[in-house]
Amino acid sequence: MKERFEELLRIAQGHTVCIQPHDYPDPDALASAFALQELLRRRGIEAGIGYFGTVDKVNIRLMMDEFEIIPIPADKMAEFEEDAVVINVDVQKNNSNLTDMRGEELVCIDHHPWVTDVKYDIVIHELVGACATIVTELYAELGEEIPRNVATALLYGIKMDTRNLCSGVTDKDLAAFSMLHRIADHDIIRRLDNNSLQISDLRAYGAAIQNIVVYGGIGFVHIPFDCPDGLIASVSNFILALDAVTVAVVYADRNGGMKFSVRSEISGVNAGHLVNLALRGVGNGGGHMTMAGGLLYKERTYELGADPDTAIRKRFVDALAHVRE
Ligand SMILES: [Mn+2]
Repeated sequence: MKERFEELLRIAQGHTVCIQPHDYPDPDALASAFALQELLRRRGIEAGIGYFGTVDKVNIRLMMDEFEIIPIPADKMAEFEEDAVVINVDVQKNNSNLTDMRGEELVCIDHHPWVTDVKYDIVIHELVGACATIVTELYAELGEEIPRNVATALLYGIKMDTRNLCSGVTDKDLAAFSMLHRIADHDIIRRLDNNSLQISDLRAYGAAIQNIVVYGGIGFVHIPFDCPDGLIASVSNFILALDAVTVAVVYADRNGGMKFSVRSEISGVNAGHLVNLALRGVGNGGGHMTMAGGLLYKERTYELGADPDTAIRKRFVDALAHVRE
């Protein structure tokens, strides 16, 4: 990991450098980008953080304020030179939640199952619960002390991506967590934990309460308007808490298509495989064992026929029968 980081410093030298997390970044993506930015700064490289999609969730806005994360404005991103170095964080190129930006994607730091066929020059990849764990390990391997604000952000990233160390967590996440726990500002963590919802989010929860249907253990919710990825994910976690629901499939309208968030609490059912199979031919999807996401393409919605909700349910029920191990 250390050698790959030194290599990163070499190729970044003399270029504009942009750390690009996935679109609509979540706490893990943002914390990882922020921590990496600080690490690069210490080695003399000034990198910006640039992403697509808005930051609408209140806890993410709080993170931005608390850690003074100032993203590169969209018009500046459009002006990047072609030889700018882009570092993808918490995402791989060609994924549906990564908008292509100017510059060359030469580096990827990610914890999702490796699916891209894009050849990066440098890959720092581990199948762990949070990307923040990988960045924490990077600090440790380089012998860099982790500043308090960085530790706080990373700790929150791990908490959120592992649902408080309950989901998809590995020994490495636990080791990183315990290291960060000693440094982090727990008042800030509490504030972030206690402010994850805003009044307008309740509309999406309201849709869930009103629209939920359960078929064979799968809870389906169609949110009939667009909302941020993070909010769709929260609603997905929310219905997974129901005892009748072992797999949650929540989807919201987006630009004529639909954005999916899928959760599985069945050990034999991989959420990433499930959404990938269910949306085959009409969109794409993937992710982890317990959490995944997907997109149904606008130009494919016609294939769902006159009753898209029924068609979607059928696709997932059929896919579930196939992926069950
Ligand atoms: Mn992540």
